[in-house]
Amino acid sequence: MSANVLVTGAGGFVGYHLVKYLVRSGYRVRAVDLHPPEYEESPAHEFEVLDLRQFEHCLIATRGIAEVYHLAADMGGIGYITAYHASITRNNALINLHMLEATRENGVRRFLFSSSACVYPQYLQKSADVTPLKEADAWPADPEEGYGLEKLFTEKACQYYREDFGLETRVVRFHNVYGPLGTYDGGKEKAPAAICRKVALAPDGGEIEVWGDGEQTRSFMYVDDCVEGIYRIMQSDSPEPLNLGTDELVTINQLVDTVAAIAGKRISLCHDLSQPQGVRGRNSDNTRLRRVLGWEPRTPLRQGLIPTYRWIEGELRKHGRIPMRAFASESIAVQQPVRTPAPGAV
Ligand code: NAD
Ligand code: GDC
Repeated sequence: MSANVLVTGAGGFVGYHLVKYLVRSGYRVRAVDLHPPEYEESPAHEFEVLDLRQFEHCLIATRGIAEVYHLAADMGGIGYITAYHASITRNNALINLHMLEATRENGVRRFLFSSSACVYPQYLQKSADVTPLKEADAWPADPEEGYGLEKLFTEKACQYYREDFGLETRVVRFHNVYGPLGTYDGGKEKAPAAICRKVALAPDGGEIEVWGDGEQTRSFMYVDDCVEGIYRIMQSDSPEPLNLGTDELVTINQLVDTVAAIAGKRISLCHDLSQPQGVRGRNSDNTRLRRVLGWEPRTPLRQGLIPTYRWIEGELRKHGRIPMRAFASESIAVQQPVRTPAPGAV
C-alpha cells in the first residue's frame, strides 16, 4: 500500500470523491471532518471527527502523514459566502493557519491547499463576456469579500511556509465544481445543484426562480475531473497556484436550458434581481495547467449534468419531495457520461 495521506473536509462534496479516488489508487487514507459524509459512507481507512479550527485537533489529524490534501473549509455558493463574511473569515483563517503549522510540526512532506476562483479581482469580472482568468491576474488583489480574501491570504501563507520551512505546498484554484453527492439544498448549494433541484421539483411547463437576469456567465467543472486534477497537481513539481476548471463558458440561463432538456421538461424562468449574483462573468484560463500537467478537465457540461440531475432527482424522490408521477427523466433516453459516477450515485 502507498503512503499514508490525509484528506481534510472528507465529509464534504469534493473530499468524499477524493477519498474514493485515493483509496482506489492504493493509498492508505485518513479522512477528517466535523461530520461524516451526508449521503454515502466514506471509503477512508480511518475517519476522524475533528474540529480543525483547534490546533490540537490539527496535530492529531496530521500525525504519521506523508501528504495532506487540505479541503476543509466553511464554504458554500454565492448566497452563503456573501451572507457570512465574519464567520467564514474567522473559521477558515483558524483552520488554514493551524493546519499549515501542524503539518510543519509533524514533518509532513506535501500540503495541497484548495483555493478558489474567488481570489480573482472583481475588476476583471465585470462583463459576461469575460476574458478567461490567468493565475497571475490574482494580483493586484480585489478578491471576493471574506471567503475569497481569506483564500488569497492562505495561498500566500503556503508560499511562506515553502520558502521559510521547506514544506512542499501545492495551491489549486477550483472553478465552480458540480456532480453527484454535492449539497443541493439548505442554503450552501451552488448554481448547478440549485438549478437541478428547482427543475426536478417543477412540473412540466412550470416556472423556476433564477437569481439575477441569468445572463451572468460561469464555467463549471465535473467532480471526477476535479479529483483527478487535484491528484495530478499534488504529484506535479509546480508550487505556483494553478487554475482547475473548464473553459466552457455558459450563461446561467443556458445552464437552466441544459438541465431542463435533461429532465425532459418545458421550464419558464422567473428572474429575481434582488438575489446575490457575485461576479458578472468568470472563466478559467488553462494555459498554465496544460503546460504543467499536459492535461485539463474535459467533461462537457451536459455530460456531467446528466448524473448530477439524476442523483438530485433521486434524492428528492427518496425524501418524498417529488411525487412518483412527476419523475420525468426516467422515461427519457439520455446519453451516459464516459466516466463512472460514484457507486450508488445515479
Ligand atoms: P464542502 O462544504 O462540501 O466540504 C467542506 C468540508 O469542510 C465540510 O464537510 C465541512 O464540514 C468541513 N469543515 C468545515 N469546517 C471544518 C472544521 N472546523 N473542521 C473540520 N472540517 C471542517 O465543500 P466542497 O465543495 O467539498 O469544497 C472543498 C474545498 O474546495 C473547500 O476548501 C472549498 O473552499 C474549495 N472550493 C470548492 C469549490 C466548489 O465549487 N465546490 C470551488 C472553489 C473552492
Ligand atoms: O452560487 P454560485 O454557483 O457561485 O452562483 C453562480 C451564479 O448563478 C450566480 O450569479 C448566481 O446568482 C446564479 N444563480 C442563479 N440561480 C440559485 O438558485 C441560482 N442558486 C445559486 N447558488 N446561484 C444561482 C462560487 C462560490 C464558491 C466557489 C466558486 C469558485 O461563486 O460561491 O464558494 O468558490 O465560486 O468558482 P459563484 O460561481 O458565484
